[in-house]
Amino acid sequence: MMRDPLLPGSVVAALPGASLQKACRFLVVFCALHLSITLIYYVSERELNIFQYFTEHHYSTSSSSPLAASTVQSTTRPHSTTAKEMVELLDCPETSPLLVGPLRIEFSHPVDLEEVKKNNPNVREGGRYKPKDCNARQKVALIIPFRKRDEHLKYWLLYLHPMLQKQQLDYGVYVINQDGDSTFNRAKLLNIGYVESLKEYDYNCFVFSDVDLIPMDDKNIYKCSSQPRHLSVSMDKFGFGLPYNQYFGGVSALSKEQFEKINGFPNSYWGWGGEDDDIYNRIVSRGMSISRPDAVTGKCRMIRHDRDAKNDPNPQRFDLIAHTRHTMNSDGINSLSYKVVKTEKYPLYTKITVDVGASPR
Ligand code: UDH
Ligand code: NGS
Repeated sequence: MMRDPLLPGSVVAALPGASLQKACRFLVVFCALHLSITLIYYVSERELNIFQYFTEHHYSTSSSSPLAASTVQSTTRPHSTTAKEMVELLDCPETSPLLVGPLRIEFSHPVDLEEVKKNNPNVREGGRYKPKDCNARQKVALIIPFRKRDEHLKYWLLYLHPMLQKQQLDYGVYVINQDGDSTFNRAKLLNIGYVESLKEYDYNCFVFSDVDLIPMDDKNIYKCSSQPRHLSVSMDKFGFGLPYNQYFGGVSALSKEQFEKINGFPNSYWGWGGEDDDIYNRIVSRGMSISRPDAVTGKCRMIRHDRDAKNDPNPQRFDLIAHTRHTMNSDGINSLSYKVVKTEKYPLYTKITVDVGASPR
């Protein structure tokens, strides 16, 4: 009998030649079958995992391909996924793909708000909007201090709604209307806007905008940064520059944390001037700095107008801004008192009329 070097001697000795061949063939076929079944399982598992990996991880963190993102959003995921999970949205890209850059801004034609509403069909009552195809990165309350500037407000709504949508923000527009004829108090109205908007939605960013300032470039994003942000940095009335380095007037954006850190804005500036310098002092004294877009992106137009009644320059403003560091602890969001007179929901904005009291002078 021949000895097979591959089989144990005892087995070889016990089997005749033909049976041995049969047994070997059977063994080979069995092994091949086992191997192929294992391989099929392995490959199909891998494909499923790769598919899941791409749908769940890759596209959701990718910020540069909005087209890919929206395609994946409409793709049905593996059958184990629940219906609720299927409508879960991915984060909007870091930079919106809808931005176009410079905008044509002019104030020569009258504005029809019905028309503006028609052109912004996705804006919901009260001036609320959020993107349908992705999760906005910030929830932004736009707060406008207001009294008797209806014509300016129309231009603001005309130009800002399309821009804010292109910026893919989850936003709401709040016009804080000072009731009565007492001296105007811009900063107090802004504080009220902060408190009132938070009662309605979980906003985490607050853009405070004068009603007569319109950005000229949609890349000037109306959202918050790691530092308080000044957005109206290049106004036409100042020859497209800053009037002075510390200027923080016009349009600014503060996150909830930044706003709380400075105890909000002062309530004690009645009449024109100084309240924006006080806000600047608050920011710096709490160890923060001002972030700004560049002078081209930050270009904006102001609607020309005369000085308003009951908003004369405040003679106390220089004295007040000299003491911000001391007063800011007790004058701000922690000392704010007012009464809401009425809240009106319009198709393009929420108007909150408030009684702010009167100047002690
Ligand atoms: N505001 C009103 N109504 C008023 C006063 C102010 O809505 O009666 C609001 C409005 O949003 C305005 C903002 O507060 O944009 C700031 O007002 P402001 O008067 O402090 O600043 P503005 O730059 O005017 O609008 C400064 C005086 C302009 C004098 C022009 C003389 N040619
Ligand atoms: C400063 C004011 C600021 C004001 C800025 C621009 O002098 O409140 O001018 O005013 N500060 C003081 O008066 C202390 S503007 O030209 O826009 O009317 O924002």
